Amino acid sequence: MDALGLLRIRVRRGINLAVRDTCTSDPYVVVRCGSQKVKTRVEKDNCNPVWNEELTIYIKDLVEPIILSVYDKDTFTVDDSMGDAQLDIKPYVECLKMGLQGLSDGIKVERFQPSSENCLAQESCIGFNKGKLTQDMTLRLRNVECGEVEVQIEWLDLPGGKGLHN
Ligand SMILES: [Ca+2]
Repeated sequence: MDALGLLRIRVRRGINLAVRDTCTSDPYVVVRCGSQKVKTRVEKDNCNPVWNEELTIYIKDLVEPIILSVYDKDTFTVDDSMGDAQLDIKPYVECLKMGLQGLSDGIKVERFQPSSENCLAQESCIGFNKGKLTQDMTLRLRNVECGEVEVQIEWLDLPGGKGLHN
């Protein structure tokens, strides 16, 4: 296994997602990275769905883009797009490499503001959560009229993996 590690993406919820059926949508989230593709379940008839689902992908290098997309499930036609966003994990990985440990839950290590350079809808924080370094992000979806998705990312070292430190 030549992966650096695993990234766990907790897909929490969607906010004000686009309407693709008559007056609502049946949204699900797909995360792609290289040839990997993982997805959440479909939440029927809900533009503010709560998925609270964990998706896990291998990270082979830090330059491969991680793209999160939302689709409306349709029964008889191709699923409609409801926007996408790029998940930038570089600032989080830089924080991990600092090797911070043993800080109390709730301590914020870094904060990032939304800008034209990222897909953030509001301030995003890296902090400790049950002893693990995590980053909470509210992603503003692109290529769509509206919608945001809340996620949390967490790095998992892989036994026998290359890790981040070499
Ligand atoms: Ca539908």
